[in-house]
Amino acid sequence: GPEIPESHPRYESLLTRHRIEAGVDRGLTSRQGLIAQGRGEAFDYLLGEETIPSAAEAERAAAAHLLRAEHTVLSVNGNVAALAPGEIVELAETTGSDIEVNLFNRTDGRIERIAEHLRDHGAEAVKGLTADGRIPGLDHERAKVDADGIGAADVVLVPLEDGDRAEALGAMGKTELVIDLNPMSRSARAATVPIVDNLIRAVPNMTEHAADLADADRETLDSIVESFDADEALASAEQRIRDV
Ligand code: PTJ
Repeated sequence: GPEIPESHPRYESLLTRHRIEAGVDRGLTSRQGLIAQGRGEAFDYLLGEETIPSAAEAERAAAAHLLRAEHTVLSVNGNVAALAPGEIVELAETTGSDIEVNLFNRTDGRIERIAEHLRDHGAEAVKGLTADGRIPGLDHERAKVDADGIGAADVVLVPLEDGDRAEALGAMGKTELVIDLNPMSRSARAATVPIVDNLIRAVPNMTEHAADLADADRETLDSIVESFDADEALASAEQRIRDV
């Protein structure tokens, strides 16, 4: 691993960066993933590298969505696989969600490696290779999903998603939970629940909320979902950045 002293003021951030580099070396993460990571880091720095209160609320609302829906899918791309494979498996188990590898720059080799990596971290079934479903309105490669995975889901968690695809999924009527550090991104704006937080904090936080809500009744989950305001969450994240 990298020789980063734990006392370094930006230890976590440097460790995360190294994980993305290792993901590229292992053929999990795309080279564009490095650029995405750099953009994410800049926003995280401006947000104080912590879960702001409006993001914590979004994480709780997202957990409630995952618990109350019929068919929920966690979408995994090359950055997610490098940064939080075990955490995704845990969230899937806690919420009864499927995991689907779904890539912006799709190659079968990378999908297979990511699926194997997730199985190494405890995933039982990983979808994404069947690709017998399509998201309407996107070009061929970008449109592919599993018909019995994202294709059939009512709620989808899409961390670090491209704007076009986030909008197209929304147009299909799916409830979209988006993790994205940029509150101005089209993905965050297309989301039912925009979670403006670093993936490495957001996923374990969601699992904690889901565990806490495991025995909650339908009314409690409904009221958490209904009291969440996406525009307000985006506005408070943007305000936090401007206040730096
Ligand atoms: O593995 P693939 O082929 O599916 O490709 C994945 C990437 C992420 C490369 C692809 O979807 C892409 O190019 O995404 P974008 O358009 O760069 O958007 C990524 C968004 O995620 C940006 O708004 C970043 O600020 C944000 N982001 C980056 N790292 C993190 C993040 N948000 C939360 N946590 C992070 N660690």
